[in-house]
Amino acid sequence: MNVPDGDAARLWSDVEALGCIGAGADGGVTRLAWTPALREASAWLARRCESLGLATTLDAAGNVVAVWGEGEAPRVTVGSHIDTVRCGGRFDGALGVLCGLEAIALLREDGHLPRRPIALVAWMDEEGSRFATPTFGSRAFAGHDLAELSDRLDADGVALPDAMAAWERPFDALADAAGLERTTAYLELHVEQGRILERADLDAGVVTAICGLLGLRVRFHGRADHAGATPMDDRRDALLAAARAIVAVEAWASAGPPELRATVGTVEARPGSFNVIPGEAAISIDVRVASDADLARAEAELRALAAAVAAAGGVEHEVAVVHALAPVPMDATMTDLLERTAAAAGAATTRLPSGAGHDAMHLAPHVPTGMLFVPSRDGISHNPREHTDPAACQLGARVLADALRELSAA
Ligand code: HGY
Ligand code: MN
Ligand code: MN
Repeated sequence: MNVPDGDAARLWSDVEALGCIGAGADGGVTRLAWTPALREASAWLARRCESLGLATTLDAAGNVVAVWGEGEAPRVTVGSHIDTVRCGGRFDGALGVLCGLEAIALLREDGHLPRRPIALVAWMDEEGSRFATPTFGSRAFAGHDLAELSDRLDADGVALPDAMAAWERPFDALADAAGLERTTAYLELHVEQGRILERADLDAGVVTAICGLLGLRVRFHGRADHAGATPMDDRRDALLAAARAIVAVEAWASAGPPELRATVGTVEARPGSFNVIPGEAAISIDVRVASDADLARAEAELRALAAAVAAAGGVEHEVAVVHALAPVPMDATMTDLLERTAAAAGAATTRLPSGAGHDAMHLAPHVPTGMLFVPSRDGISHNPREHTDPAACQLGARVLADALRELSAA
């Protein structure tokens, strides 16, 4: 039995209201971890959840957790994230949280009485855009030891524990956010952030697996010198080595299998003066792979690539692994459930892997986990032009509602 269509205007009003929080003159949305903009968004979400009668808290890792139903039975959990990249869109993460909220509203209107509690979660810092700590909140929830992150600094030199303290969340209390033992299943709706659904004119996608992620930071150490007095054949230019590495990384990934993707998203150069040959430079490398073997191979091949570029440029270098997350398959029963409820709602679907990382990757190894994609217009994401049509958003919420109904009735 499907929930009624519901009032798409309510969900869309939420998308627009949340999208205003952290909106900048650049047209994008910026809600970085532990910032006032994200705190405002978390408070807005808490008020919306409380208006539905959900018991809402901010846990020790900054996750917003809203629970429908009493008792200690393990919860059916649905969620995503409301933090964003810098100058991001209004749908990445946020739509998953708001569709979860709409799904709960639809079930309550339909008179559903869950036999086990349903929890809606907005995970803290999925993007990792401020401290290079992606999926921070869901990792804490999954019981990961995050102590190594205590020395992370943002671009302004603010330490992660100090940023957390501004939210009254002591870094040392992160373990209190562990919650797997009270979780029986997890669902996450997310915008596809690619072009597969739109090009195939499909309403939704059922995710089969989430790609593996490898994050590297490569630093090159050359010699700062006078830009005018130093001959071209007598330089140790760290930024030139970094530039050569960027070109080499692109060629390496382009020559690999289609699901291999590599991106240099940040470049640093010091001292950063017009007339000084850069003595120091650093690049980040974001790598996506389909298998564990590919993850190990990518690290080995990129280490060799960095060494060759450094040697050719006469500079020293070092490679640090910022994060390495293995690919994660989704649970077959959850994939079947989403496919079945989508079909019942009249949605045309396909199964597809996720090239993007998601919080679901930390729940999936422990509890049955499923993900549902809705189409992204032109496949655009991490960009102010990110968009998903209202009807597609509402259809996604209805599919979530029917899946939550079934999972919370058992
Ligand atoms: O980078 C990702 O895959 C996700 O958007 N955090
Ligand atoms: Mn994202
Ligand atoms: Mn996301």
